[in-house]
Amino acid sequence: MAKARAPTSSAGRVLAVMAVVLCMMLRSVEAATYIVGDATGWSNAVNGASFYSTWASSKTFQVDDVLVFNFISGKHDVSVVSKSDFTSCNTSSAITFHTTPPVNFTLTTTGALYFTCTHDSHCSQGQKLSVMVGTASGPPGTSTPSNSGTDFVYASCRFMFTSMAIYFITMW
Ligand SMILES: [Cu+2]
Repeated sequence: MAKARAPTSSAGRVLAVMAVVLCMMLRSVEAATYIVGDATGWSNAVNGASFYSTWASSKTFQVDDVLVFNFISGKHDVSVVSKSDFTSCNTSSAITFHTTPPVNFTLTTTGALYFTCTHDSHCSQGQKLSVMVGTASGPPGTSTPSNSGTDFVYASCRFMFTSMAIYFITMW
């Protein structure tokens, strides 16, 4: 019985290492990339401000996710503004300002972020986007069924690590 255990144990170690590597790979690809407006891109031709809020409402944004703003150079820009400037479409006091498409904006902090275009009246025509950035463990106080795929991966990894911990405690 003791003899039969040794090969099982080393095979278990190999499997465990593979599981750790797999989980690390999954973690490294966890950050998502979102094309703002999908095929529409970043545009003022969106029939009102609800277009980008509708687009954002179906998504759960997390730190390290990337927003990609696709637009024609010189026709639009991406301006990060305060909440009040977002609401009033005041485009003259940008926090950060990006003009070269595609603008890849990495979400580095949790909380609300506000984007507008400063061209003409594009903001009031609907070219404005607000996102709420949560943490990887989920934004506080909200349940996000759309993220259940990612949650399943985390749950699987947690289960694997727990199983391995129990395995090593009993076998090693
Ligand atoms: Cu614009």
